[in-house]
Amino acid sequence: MTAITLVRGDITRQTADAIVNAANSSLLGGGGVDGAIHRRGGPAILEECRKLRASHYGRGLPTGKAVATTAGDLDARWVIHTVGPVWSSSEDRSAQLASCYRESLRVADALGARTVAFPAVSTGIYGWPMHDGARIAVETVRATATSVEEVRFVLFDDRAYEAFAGRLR
Ligand code: AR6
Repeated sequence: MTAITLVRGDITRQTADAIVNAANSSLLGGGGVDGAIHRRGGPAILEECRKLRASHYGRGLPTGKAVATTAGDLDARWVIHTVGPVWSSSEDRSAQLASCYRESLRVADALGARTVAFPAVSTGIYGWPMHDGARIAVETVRATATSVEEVRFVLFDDRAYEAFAGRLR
């Protein structure tokens, strides 16, 4: 059984086997969670991301996929980078957002990670409505078979925390 827990706070301050990054396809950094992870995790993470771009992911990491690197100076063994979809009001991209959670857990399983901290992927710069993002996150984790023992959603503010808490009640 996978326990789903909620924490309000900064994901870069968490202790976990793996911390998930809400990245973009370039894997070369950005704002939001991505910026915070690279800032606090230090240059080792970017160095590995560059190597991934030079090898397996020459065209970038596709939306909905996930890949792991070192966690650098973070209190974790790995960062799992996943690329959420940009919100669209004209096109349903929910399957891609669900895929981020599923693929991240698949990568976590392959690594042997037992605790995984997730941000609310796509709900920041990518504009996904928080309540729907929370629904997809919780439903997908519940529906995914995984050896991960704890999935911890790390929510940046009260609004995000309440949206996730509402889904777990
Ligand atoms: N800890 C936990 N949650 C956070 C943190 C943090 N330190 N910082 C922001 N959030 P976002 P996205 C919340 O924008 O929407 C980057 O430029 C935030 O309030 O980080 O998937 C990438 O390079 C929101 O609820 O990711 C991409 O280009 C959630 O985390 C793009 O942004 C996700 O917000 C990805 O956009």
